[in-house]
Amino acid sequence: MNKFLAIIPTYNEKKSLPAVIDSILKHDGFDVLVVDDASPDGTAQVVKEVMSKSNRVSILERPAKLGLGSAYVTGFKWGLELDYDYFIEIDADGSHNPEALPWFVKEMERGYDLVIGSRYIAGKISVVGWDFRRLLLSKFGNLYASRILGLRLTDLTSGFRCYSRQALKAIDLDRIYSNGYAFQIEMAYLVTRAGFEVGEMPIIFYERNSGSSKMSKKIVREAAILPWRLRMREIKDFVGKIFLKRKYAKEISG
Ligand SMILES: Nc1nc2c(ncn2[C@@H]2O[C@H](COP(=O)(O)OP(=O)(O)OP(=O)(O)O)[C@@H](O)[C@H]2O)c(=O)[nH]1
Ligand SMILES: [Mg+2]
Repeated sequence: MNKFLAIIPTYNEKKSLPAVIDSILKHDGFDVLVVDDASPDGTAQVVKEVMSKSNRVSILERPAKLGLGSAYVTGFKWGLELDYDYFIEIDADGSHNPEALPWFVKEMERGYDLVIGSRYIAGKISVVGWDFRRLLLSKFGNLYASRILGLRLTDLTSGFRCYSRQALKAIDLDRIYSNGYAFQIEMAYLVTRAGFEVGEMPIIFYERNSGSSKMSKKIVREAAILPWRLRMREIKDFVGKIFLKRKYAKEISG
């Protein structure tokens, strides 16, 4: 049986987290790793209580709020050291329903290396509890990034997704630029560019009903700049290769 690791980054999520962990553990083959950034509300303590009852739950505690992207990178590296086959990203705030996990299993077994739980498949909007402004930001952000990066995906920013071990191993996790939700865009781009199959499946997204959002202007700005940074790097790498080829050709011809 394939082993799945559900990674949950947390910052002040003590209210909603236990129910999320419980619902994940109902599914065989799934372990949980919480990456907590010294949450002042005592989220880590809540996780340790769950850990005393289940050996399928682990925690990595970081000293300060270091961002969602780096929390996932830390979790991926931890899971890659162990023998996990698939890595799920899931939020702690109840926005992502663990009942969808068996669908991720099915999709991954069809041969994908990244499956994104999309809120926007087939022109539909499967979001519960967002106001028009938030929806517009998300829809526009997706359209903007997918056009610039040339990706045919409907929900690049979704944080409910599953990667294969091979895909994560193929990516240079230390070369990742972003730390907010732009991290999701960057990962989808890197997995696609590395030649892996990326798929989407429909999910319903529920606005959090406790705790508070970590979204900030800085995080939105990072996501606006990211697609251009990735494109620039692509051009730089391409030009670099041309120069290298010329250099070798000159050396060979004397
Ligand atoms: N470890 C860690 N987790 C974080 C950090 N920032 C956000 N998270 C977690 O990442 C997940 C997503 O963060 P949210 O604040 O819900 O961000 P969002 O889903 O984009 O925004 P909302 O829709 O407003 O909730 C949650 O589980 C957060 O607790 C961080 O700096 N470090
Ligand atoms: Mg959220």
